[in-house]
Amino acid sequence: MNRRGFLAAGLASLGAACGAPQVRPEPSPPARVSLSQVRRLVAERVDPVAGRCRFVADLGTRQVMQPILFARRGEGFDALIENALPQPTTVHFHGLTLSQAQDGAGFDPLAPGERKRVRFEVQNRSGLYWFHPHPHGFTAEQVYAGLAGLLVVTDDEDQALDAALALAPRNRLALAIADVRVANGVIRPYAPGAADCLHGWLGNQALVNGQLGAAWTVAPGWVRLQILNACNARGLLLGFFDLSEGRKEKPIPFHLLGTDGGLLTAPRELDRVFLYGGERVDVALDASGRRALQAVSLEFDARRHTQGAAAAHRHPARERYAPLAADAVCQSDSPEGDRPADGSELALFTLRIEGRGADRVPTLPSRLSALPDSSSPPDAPTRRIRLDLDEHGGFLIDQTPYAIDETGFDVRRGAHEVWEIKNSPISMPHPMHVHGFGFRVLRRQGTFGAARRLATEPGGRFATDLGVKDTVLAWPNETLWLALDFTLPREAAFGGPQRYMFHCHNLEHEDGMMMRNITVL
Ligand SMILES: [Cu+2]
Repeated sequence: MNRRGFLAAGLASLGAACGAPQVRPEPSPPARVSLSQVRRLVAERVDPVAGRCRFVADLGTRQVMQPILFARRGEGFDALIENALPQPTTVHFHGLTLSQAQDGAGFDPLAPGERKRVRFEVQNRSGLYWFHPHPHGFTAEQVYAGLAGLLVVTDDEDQALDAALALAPRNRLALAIADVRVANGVIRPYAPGAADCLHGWLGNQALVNGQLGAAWTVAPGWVRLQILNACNARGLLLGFFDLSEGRKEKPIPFHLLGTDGGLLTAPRELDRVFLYGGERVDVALDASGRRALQAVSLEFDARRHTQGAAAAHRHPARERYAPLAADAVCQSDSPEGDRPADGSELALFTLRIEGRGADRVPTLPSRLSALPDSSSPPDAPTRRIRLDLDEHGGFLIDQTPYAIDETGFDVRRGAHEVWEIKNSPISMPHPMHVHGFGFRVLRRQGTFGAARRLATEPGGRFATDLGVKDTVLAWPNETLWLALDFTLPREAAFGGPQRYMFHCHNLEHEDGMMMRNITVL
């Protein structure tokens, strides 16, 4: 892969809108930030009125606001993580296999003004990973405030694919899609009411790499997009419309190349794909002969069956720290009418296609990676996990609200397990995330109507289930079977018991106690 070209294309300032939420036509000038260059990674607030925040990477010689980090597999990170927020925080590296001390979960948050040295090597496959705060009770507010950064990991397979696609330098983009509440062109502060705590905080506009109305210019030929759903709670059904001669009725076909933990064995042709909070997709689009493409979240039935339930728990530490935004004092619910409901169509970003390119794109490789088929050893024990909706307690895992000093269950290092996760039929979709260990989806059962039509793979699975996952959606009434492998990579030299978290990545559910600790012994 052309590393410089990719970064030049993809290094949008993730938080360009932090503090000054205006539409910007193009990303800020490119800056290369490889993971090993970072000396300090600072979380800071830039706008106390709206509460907007950003990450700053200090490279010693210069500072980069809202960096997109880039790493070769095996590359190291050795930096001070600093909390310049008025609340506790952490930096969780979502998807990476790290020790408890480096994972950045909420066990050991940094108080305001504190710093901590974090060192690790990236052992994971190439793919789009990300980093965000994980202090229990504050995660949703801080991620909404703009604290979500991308980490692109490359390796030989990844570079071979770019070469096979003959990717133009600017045609590879890494994109974080969030949704924000905008009024009069200004991003509103985080101020959830009871309904927001239950269903999740939804915005009315997409904020992509920190930009409202985001647009990029690409060349004709293949375009490769690595896309994160960084929304607090909104599910996306991602599709692309050709705008060349007015918008067509149907979204165009594209190719799914990879998921959370890297490339699939073989590409899958789709015209839409579900992407829930914390999940990533890697897709290729043929931009030849087109002038503009619009990415949208298509309308779908979001399957919320939760009317009348009580508000979720709030973490007691919330009482000790002020909100990030000066005017975030709203306790009552704002009317639903001013923002699209989950599952409504939402415009995401635009790709303008300019310049000269070949008339025909190279054939997509039929084999993308050496990823084995998903399976689990026949003697792997099955662990049953239930996602419940409790009238008083909100959303729970195994009827138990989160407690930071309790372990939900222990697993043995090196063990293989099958997790059977059953979601309640009277609940809503929950994107479930396991820290530290990628997993494979074996099978699904009980998938609802509209979603079921996209479950075209063996075992009732979606195309996205064919890759390595660290976050997987459980629809209401669905049962999933996942294959987990608690073997650590040989290079990951950390011993002793390690605590990780398993939780819903709807961030209001996560802060609302839909989380459990697991200990790897
Ligand atoms: Cu949830």
